[in-house]
Amino acid sequence: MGIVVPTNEAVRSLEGLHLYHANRSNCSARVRMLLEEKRLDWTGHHIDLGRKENISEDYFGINPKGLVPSLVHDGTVVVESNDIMVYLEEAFPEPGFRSVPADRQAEIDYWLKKSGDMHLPAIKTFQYSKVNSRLVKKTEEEETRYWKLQTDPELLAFHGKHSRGKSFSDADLEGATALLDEIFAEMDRALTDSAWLVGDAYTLADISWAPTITTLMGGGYDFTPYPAVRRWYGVVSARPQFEKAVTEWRKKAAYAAAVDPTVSDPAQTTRG
Ligand SMILES: N[C@@H](CCC(=O)N[C@@H](CS)C(=O)NCC(=O)O)C(=O)O
Repeated sequence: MGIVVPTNEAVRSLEGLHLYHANRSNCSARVRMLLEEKRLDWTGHHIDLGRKENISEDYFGINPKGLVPSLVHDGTVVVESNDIMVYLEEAFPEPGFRSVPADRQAEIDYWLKKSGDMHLPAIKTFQYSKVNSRLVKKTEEEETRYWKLQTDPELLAFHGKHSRGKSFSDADLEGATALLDEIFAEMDRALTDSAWLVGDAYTLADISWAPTITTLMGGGYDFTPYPAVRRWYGVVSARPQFEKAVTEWRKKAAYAAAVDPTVSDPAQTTRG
């Protein structure tokens, strides 16, 4: 989707970089990671998905699908995590994360598109089948609010599968797992003789995919058959930027849930 016109007028007057994001969300994590890698200052607005803070008229007025993340840059709203990454790369080119020869640029776009296309049918379906349906169960009031605000047919179909006592079927989980197996076999081949997904450089492609691995590991996806993916993930996840953008937020989420499941993470933070 990229740039959207918000119906929530308030965000148009925001100055600087503002990220609406959620602690454990891998889509939010890839954007936090790029912000860290580029050493940009940003103001965070944490959206607690467990408390359904995304299901509000105010938030749908920023992100028309009610999803995190959303970026607001001097009043311009950008949605879809991979589009946000491309936007940031163009708006703040240094340091750059497309440093591969011209004839390999399309490969970065390929991995970004895959990451976007795989999210709902593979990653999100796998996670909801395994853990998320339990974590983000909606009350009847929240269901009513969601069905009033959401207009996207794919998301209505997806969330309909686990609403009001329903759950994802074995076939849903098998379908998602098959898609994941296919993409990680392809990724393993790409990484077998290469340190990075594209060429000799750490790029947007690596940043987009690494937090997804963290999420899927949490859901119990088996990465044993993909040694090159595991080696590459070990390198990316050792970066301090990954620690700050991914690991620390997951720790905060685990801590908040352990101490008091009704307490949310801080609503406002700067630089994660
Ligand atoms: N394609 C979107 C997917 C965003 C997405 O599904 N975000 C999840 C968290 S990772 C979310 O907002 N879930 C809440 C919901 O589905 O209502 C992107 O890349 O930004």
